[in-house]
Amino acid sequence: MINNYIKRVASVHDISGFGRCSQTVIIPILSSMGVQVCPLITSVLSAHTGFENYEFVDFTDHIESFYTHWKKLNIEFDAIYTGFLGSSKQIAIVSKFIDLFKRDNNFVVVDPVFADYGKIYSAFNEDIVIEMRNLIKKADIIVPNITEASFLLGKPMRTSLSEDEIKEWLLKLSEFGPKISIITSVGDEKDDSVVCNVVYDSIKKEFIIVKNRLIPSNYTGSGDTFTSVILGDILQGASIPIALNKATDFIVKVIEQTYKNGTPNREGLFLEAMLGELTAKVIPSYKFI
Ligand code: PXL
Repeated sequence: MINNYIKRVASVHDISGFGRCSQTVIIPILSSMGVQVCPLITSVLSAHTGFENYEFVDFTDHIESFYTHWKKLNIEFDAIYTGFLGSSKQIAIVSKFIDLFKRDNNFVVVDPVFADYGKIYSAFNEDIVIEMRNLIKKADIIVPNITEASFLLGKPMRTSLSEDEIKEWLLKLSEFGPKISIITSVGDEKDDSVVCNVVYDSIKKEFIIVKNRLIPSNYTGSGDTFTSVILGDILQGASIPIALNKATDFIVKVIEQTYKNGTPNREGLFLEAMLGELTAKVIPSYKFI
């Protein structure tokens, strides 16, 4: 059952009540871009893990029965998008979900959310690295930041890379299997005023780099925002270079606006004012027959 008029995404992430990230970022962004989001909730948090003493309800034991219901309803997805996954058991269950819903005409985006700024998030231990290495084998597109990429590749932590090193890291990531490997927040060895998002398309054998001005801030949910816009653009038919360019332009604009407003980093990006920039310009009324 796939409605041709609108693209549909299974969004496999937690929901955190405070501190814009995961589902509370993904749903408004993709909806604004004209994409239907079906959230498959992995855990429920009072606020994301950057807040002290957050309440955490693990949804692991419900995930399978939730997607079994979807299967019974014959629901199909144009894309499956996974992010923060709270436990090993959960990763195994999500892996089964991918096997069950992957088709020839859809694709899987895995954002291996487990680390940033050189450190693994407090919710995880080192095992997450091995588990994520397995999960990214099932992905068509992966979007680690530079910290996650270095853990996945077993490389010493770096904040910036030369262009040759960027290519080497991307090629190594593509050996896990994804067609498109993206590394975000890569510093430029020659210019510390910029930060880069870089891509390797292993089908076209193309490397792409987009540089933007570095703003000294680290808003939670920036990765979720960036990946959601890339996904929305691809589903709207954009090529990978255009999707990368548009997502980078958008995130820079939002970060600048959020910085101006003085929003604390852990409260996330000031998206509410900026969603209009993403609004789908075409109301789809065509159908593939
Ligand atoms: O944006 C990544 C993310 C998602 N979900 C939870 C998080 C984080 C990052 O801190 O804590 C619960």
